Amino acid sequence: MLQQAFASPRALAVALALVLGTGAGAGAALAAIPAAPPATASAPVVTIGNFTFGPMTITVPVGARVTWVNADDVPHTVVAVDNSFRSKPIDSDERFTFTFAKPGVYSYFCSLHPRMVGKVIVKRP
Ligand SMILES: [Cu+2]
Repeated sequence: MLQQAFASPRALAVALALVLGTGAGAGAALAAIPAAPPATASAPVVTIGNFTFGPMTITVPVGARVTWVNADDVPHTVVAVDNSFRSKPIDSDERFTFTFAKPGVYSYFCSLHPRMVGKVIVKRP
């Protein structure tokens, strides 16, 4: 009984050290995994095709980088009604990016084809 008591605490200590060591290692590994970046939420894309902005209206959080990609065979532009942003003519397969730093509703159009309209709604997260 006494001899077992001597042997047992030591074995227990070794086992505890192993478990604690492994536990700490696993914790560190978990902490090292970065949180998934909200890439799709903060970097939305509007595709310009068939003389249409798609989607015509998008809602994004403040700070989002919105990219317009021209999938048409003719150039288009992206011009804010309030003039807060204005692209140069975007050729086929080229893109224009604007970062929305302030909340608001941004209506825009294509200055080459003014019937092409779209809207970016910027909200606080
Ligand atoms: Cu256009």
